[in-house]
Amino acid sequence: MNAIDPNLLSTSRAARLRQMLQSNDLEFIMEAHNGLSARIVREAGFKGIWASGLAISAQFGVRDNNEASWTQVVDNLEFMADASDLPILLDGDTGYGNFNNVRRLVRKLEQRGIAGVCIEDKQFPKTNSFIGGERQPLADMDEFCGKIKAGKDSQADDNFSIVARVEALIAGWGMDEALRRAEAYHQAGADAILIHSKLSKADEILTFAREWAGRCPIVIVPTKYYSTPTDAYRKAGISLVIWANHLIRVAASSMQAVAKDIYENETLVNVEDRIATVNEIFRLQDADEYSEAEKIYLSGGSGPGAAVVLAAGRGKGLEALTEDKPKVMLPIAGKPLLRHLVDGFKKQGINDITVVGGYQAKAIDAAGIKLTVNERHAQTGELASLACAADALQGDTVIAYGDLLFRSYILRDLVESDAPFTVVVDSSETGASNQSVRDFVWTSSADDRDLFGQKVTLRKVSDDENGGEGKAHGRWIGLLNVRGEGVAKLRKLLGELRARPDFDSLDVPDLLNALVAQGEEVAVTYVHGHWRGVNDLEDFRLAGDFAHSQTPFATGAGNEGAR
Ligand code: SPV
Ligand code: MG
Repeated sequence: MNAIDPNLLSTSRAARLRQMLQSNDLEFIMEAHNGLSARIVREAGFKGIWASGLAISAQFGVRDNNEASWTQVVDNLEFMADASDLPILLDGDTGYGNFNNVRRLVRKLEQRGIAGVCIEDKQFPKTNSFIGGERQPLADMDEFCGKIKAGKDSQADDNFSIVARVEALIAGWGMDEALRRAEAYHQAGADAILIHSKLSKADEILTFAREWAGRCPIVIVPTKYYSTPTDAYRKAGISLVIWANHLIRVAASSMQAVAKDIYENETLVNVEDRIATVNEIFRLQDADEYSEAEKIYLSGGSGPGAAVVLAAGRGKGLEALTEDKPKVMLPIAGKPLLRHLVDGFKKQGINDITVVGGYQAKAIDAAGIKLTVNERHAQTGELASLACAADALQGDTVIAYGDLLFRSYILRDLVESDAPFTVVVDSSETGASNQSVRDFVWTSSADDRDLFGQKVTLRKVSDDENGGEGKAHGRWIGLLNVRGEGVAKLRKLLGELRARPDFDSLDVPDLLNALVAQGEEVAVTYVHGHWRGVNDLEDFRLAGDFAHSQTPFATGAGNEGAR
């Protein structure tokens, strides 16, 4: 990310700021005004941050006149310190009051991990030095020395720095007064002197540095004399340069340009490629760390974290509708079939959704999902598609066909199952229904709808209605929950099946039968209707009715779905 010496990072922030002040090299710190800018400063490679009073008040939308309270500033600093591990030097204005306020400020800053504070010899409430600076009254020198002493006496960490800022040049008191005050502040215990100037040339700063002759470190803010070559500061023995307000200024000019463009053109197309992507914002917020933590702390908790949706097919019998899109992108009640499913997962808190596309995968709306593609979809069955999502099978996962609609309780009950493997089986009268799904299921016992919580396990899945012992107990609806130890077992089995020469012809029912053959208990959750698969045109029509019946306050076919 940047060239900061890792050894340096192991020392405290206060120690690092002190080191920067005392080193023989010219050092630089950069303005930041909130957590995001603090992170950006760190990524740019800077070793420290200037928490500018001007910039922090500006990002709050108030003036640099102590309009934001000092506790609001300190709260803001906490975000900055959290977002970046760099030492932060706070622009503490006049110390927000008298010596007593400085004492409390120093203690609070140390508690929040701030490395130092700069206080200026003006009167509270202050005004930015570049606004009528020569008319601003200075603080009484002795009183200001008292503030410095009080601050130094209250710090718990010896390395916490207090920088005394001399305003005499800006206020028009001349070089002698500036030097007299600097000496007094140095004697009072200041760790460095910030000598401020608003001239467009660095002359008075360089003269001050010469006269000062290294009595203690000098800090400068070359906002106005920016054209002076930086090497001049090096040669003058300056310790620290503050680039004081450039991130708030670039933020303002960028926001102005983008807001104006969007307002005037009523479109985003002109700006989209010129601004940070949403993913870049996520990166700056360290969103990935959150996802990783979620895997550790939420697994085994309230439900599965992930879903894999098999969506590679075009849809037999639906060719007329799926020339340019896969079956899962067919619109049902105003939104694609897949979106119903994805919304259903999200409703259960399952946000890590991997969709395996194949036929016309590029037409799949990838918003809020991870899309992976089975390039060989035309030659393979469902298991080859599932294998494409093998990386997603890390924690509790629901595996689903992409062409499913169901009432939300079905998924809720499924993810609440503790079993390593659970399938949802519809026990409604199969023969009487007009569902085309042909995954007939035989279980350890038929659905006894009077017996709540009966323990039932899977024996067999077959597309042949007469393929098992006696009458089938129902149909598998295309939902499988894999949980806990089941995840590793499933991955292992998938690996074994992959080695089989007929792997490309295998579907998820073959996987279920293989689990049963291995002696795994595959739990069965019975439902009685309340779902729809979409396999042909008639299904497609009925799915529309089903989805409409699920919308709020729908009337009519509310019990749709038994098949
Ligand atoms: C600030 O950044 O708020 C400063 C530096 O005090 S300056 O604006 O240059 O006075
Ligand atoms: Mg300031």
